[in-house]
Amino acid sequence: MSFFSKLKQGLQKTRQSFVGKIEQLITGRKIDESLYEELEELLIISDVGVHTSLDLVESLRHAAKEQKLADGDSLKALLKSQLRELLGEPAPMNIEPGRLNVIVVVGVNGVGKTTTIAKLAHQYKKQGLKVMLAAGDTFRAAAAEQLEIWGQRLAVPVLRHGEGADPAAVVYDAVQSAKARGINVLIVDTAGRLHTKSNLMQELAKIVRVAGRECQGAPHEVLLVIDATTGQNAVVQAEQFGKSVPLTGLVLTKMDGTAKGGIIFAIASQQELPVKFIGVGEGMDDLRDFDPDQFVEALFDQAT
Ligand SMILES: Nc1nc2c(ncn2[C@@H]2O[C@H](COP(=O)(O)OP(=O)(O)O)[C@@H](O)[C@H]2O)c(=O)[nH]1
Ligand SMILES: [Mg+2]
Repeated sequence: MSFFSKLKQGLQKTRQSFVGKIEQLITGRKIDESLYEELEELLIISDVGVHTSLDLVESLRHAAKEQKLADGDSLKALLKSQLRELLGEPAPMNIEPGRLNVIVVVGVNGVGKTTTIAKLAHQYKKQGLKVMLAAGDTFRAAAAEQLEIWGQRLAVPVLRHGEGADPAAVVYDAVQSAKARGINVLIVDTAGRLHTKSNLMQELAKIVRVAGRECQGAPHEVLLVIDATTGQNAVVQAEQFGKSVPLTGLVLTKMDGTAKGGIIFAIASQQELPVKFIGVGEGMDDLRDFDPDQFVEALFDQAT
């Protein structure tokens, strides 16, 4: 299966529900106020976000008037290009082969941090880079074990300390070890219990500080992982983590499991942060570099 078909398959639920419903709504309809209102409602229930939905429909109204559009079908291309615009430009990872690159991965429990780390390790390894993982989630022993299992499967070294250890000490040791081994990409897993607890935020801030002290320019990326199925709460998480650590990008996981993939538009338009990857499945190849053009094409492509 081609890359594009796989992406389409991953976005199937959102495509059918979100775009499918938009098509149902506008096909054969005359453009009038009630159509705009229904469209607005549809965008909101698809998790595009109230604010973004209102803005979107407002500029749609404006453009349709300017272009003297009369029938609903002609709105589709317009809406597609507006949604594309909301997503901004693709933002490549700040990874250079000639140095040690440190990636810190943060996010609340269960969003897919550890799985995403394994997928990233798999990608970078395939590119010929030397990868190492650090178990910065010391809160539960099972977290480090899960990372170790991934490390074994992918043949990638994992640095861990015992349960309850200081995660910043794990990062310190991991950076020293990565330097000694000539590692190119060190990926740090972190705990995710209650993002509202200030001790977690302090812990994450310390991890970032220690990484920066031990390796010039580190962390090169601080990725916030969010679960697409959690809807608007994802936007709140981005705001809260952003206050404590210098986030550089977002990873939106479980896009395959939701019909509310519209959340990506809310996040992209309300956050200054670029979406760098999307997760469309549990397999190692199901993490995709986020390509806004391709994403919108896959979403609107109704051909089977
Ligand atoms: N369907 C699907 N499941 C995912 C995706 N990413 C992660 N998961 C699953 O989400 C669950 C929690 O993942 P985990 O990495 O342990 O989350 P963590 O607590 O943030 O480290 C696991 O069962 C993963 O397989 C994705 O893109 N799609
Ligand atoms: Mg984890």
